[in-house]
Amino acid sequence: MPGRIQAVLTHPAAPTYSQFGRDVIAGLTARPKTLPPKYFYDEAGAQLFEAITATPEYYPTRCEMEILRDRASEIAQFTPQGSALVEFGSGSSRKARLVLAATPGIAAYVPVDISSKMLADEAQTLRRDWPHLRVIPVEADFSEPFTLPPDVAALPRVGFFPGSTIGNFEPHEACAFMRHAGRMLGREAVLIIGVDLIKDADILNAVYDDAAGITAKFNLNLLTRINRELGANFDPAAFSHHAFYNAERHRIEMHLASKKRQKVKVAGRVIDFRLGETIHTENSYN
Ligand code: AVI
Repeated sequence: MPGRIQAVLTHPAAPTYSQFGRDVIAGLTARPKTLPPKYFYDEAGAQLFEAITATPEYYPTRCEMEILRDRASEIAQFTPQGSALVEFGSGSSRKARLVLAATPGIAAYVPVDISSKMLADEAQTLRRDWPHLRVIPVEADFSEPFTLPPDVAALPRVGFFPGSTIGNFEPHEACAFMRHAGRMLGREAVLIIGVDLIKDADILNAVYDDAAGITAKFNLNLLTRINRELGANFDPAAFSHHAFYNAERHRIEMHLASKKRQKVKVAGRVIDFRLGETIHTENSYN
């Protein structure tokens, strides 16, 4: 436009955030505040979870290992010769090792996990221990549809989802998971799934608030991860771990409770916390 001075408004480029950043902002600006439990499993979180399974209170891992040991030969009967074992949320793969040991007919093992470091380390150890087994790790968030590696496309599939991890999904998410796992594994597939049963509230409250405080560290580590990856300024000491059984909804709830009124900067936003306000970080349904 001749003769006129034009004002050019320049905006600093809006920062773009990862899926993690978007989920954290969405969760912390929701009411009540919430964060998806899948984000517990950075490198430190994956190790803290392994430490939880060794606490005297955390019975699910010990019980399931015992069941898998006792029933390994029955499980082997359901496993077709030359099949691929696909584990959702493989972690340390120690339960899969029991199935693999009892089922020599398994040709390939596909551990699927969101924690890249543990996945790579375990794949290396498994290849050393089972030189004839094809170990094909997949780094993925198994709560979303993903594709299986082409190497196992022609093999019969056995899905493996132990640990009552399905209990960390909301019921509608569990249904979505079953649908996409079913589609991915195919018509004739087998799915081995471990689900915990309802227990006394006192037992469950102790399981999710162990005396050594490892579950508390696991819960609080989420704030440390947000600080590191999203440049936030959470003071983890200003939050406390809360876990309790919600009998009406058949679930253990984990929360992080603010010890005071405070403001926290997260990914360019300021998040206000009231004294006692919580971030709901996990449900474990049984
Ligand atoms: C992985 N998942 C089944 C565990 C559970 O028991 O819900 C995660 C966990 N949270 C606290 N302790 C363990």
